[in-house]
Amino acid sequence: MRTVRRAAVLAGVMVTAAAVLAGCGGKVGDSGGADAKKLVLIPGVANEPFYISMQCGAQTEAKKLGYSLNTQAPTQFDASLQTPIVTGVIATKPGAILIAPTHATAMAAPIKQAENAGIKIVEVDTALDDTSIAVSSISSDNVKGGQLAAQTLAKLVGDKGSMLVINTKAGTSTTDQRAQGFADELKNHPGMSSLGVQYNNNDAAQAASIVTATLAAHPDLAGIFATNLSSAEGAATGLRNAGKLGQVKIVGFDASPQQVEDLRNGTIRALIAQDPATIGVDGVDQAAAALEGKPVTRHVQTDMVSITQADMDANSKYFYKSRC
Ligand code: T6T
Repeated sequence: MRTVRRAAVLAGVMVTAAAVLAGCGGKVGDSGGADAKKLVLIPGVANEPFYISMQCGAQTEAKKLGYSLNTQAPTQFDASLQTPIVTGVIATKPGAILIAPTHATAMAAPIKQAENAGIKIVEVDTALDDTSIAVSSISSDNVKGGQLAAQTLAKLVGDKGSMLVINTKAGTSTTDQRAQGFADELKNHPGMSSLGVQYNNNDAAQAASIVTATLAAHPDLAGIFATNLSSAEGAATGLRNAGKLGQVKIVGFDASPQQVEDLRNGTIRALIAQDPATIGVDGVDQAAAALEGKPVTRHVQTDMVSITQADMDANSKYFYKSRC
């Protein structure tokens, strides 16, 4: 097991007249009547254990700090579905929006519109390429997570063989960084070759089909890095269906109940678990700081841990929840 320590990277004090007012009263005078005690969380997709765990953390922290927190999520991880949610939320004038942008560039315009309306923006997990909009961004170190996945897979395959990366959707900041970290680390393992990256559109069924097709074209496939929950759940199904559990080793990001079950039954060999509940807690803390005129930390890094079957029970606190 290896833990990447949580670290506050860069602290920047952001005090605005509106925030000072918010700290004193509740209604922010110069931001169009926004309710500074109202927070909205906009996850990447609804009903998914990573975001449910994030919401659980955010809800508890909001209550503790005396804020209301409303969650509105798109039914799919898609900018065209997340955009109208942001636009609708702007009209309700919350003090801050905690958002996991579903695309690094396509979500910039609606989020900028919220910022222009005087709403504080905190990025939780994913981020925009434009770093000027959010006051704070909370996430795992995703490049490091990809490197860690490659190191873990290298041990499992004895440093040799062909590797496939199953990614979600191009333009997702986190999973793109994980794939990048994986590719970087692979350069240190000359016996391991890459079959490249294939995208599953954040759909487990598509990830399963990718595994079936890849095994047909490359029967010597030795390892799979699945960059997130849907990629890993689908890869496990594909491998089971193909009857290749002994031959192909899967290392997957995240720790949904299904992924944990697949680790326990040996279909998945290692999980890189994140700490979404703490991402939610820290997101609320940073939003509250921004609204109360307190120091805001621009980048907050949360924990990740590589878990195998051998140490899974000791790491159960990292398993994601299906409900709070
Ligand atoms: O891996 C997480 C999250 O970090 C990523 O940005 C998108 O996918 C997940 O939500 C898992 O499905």
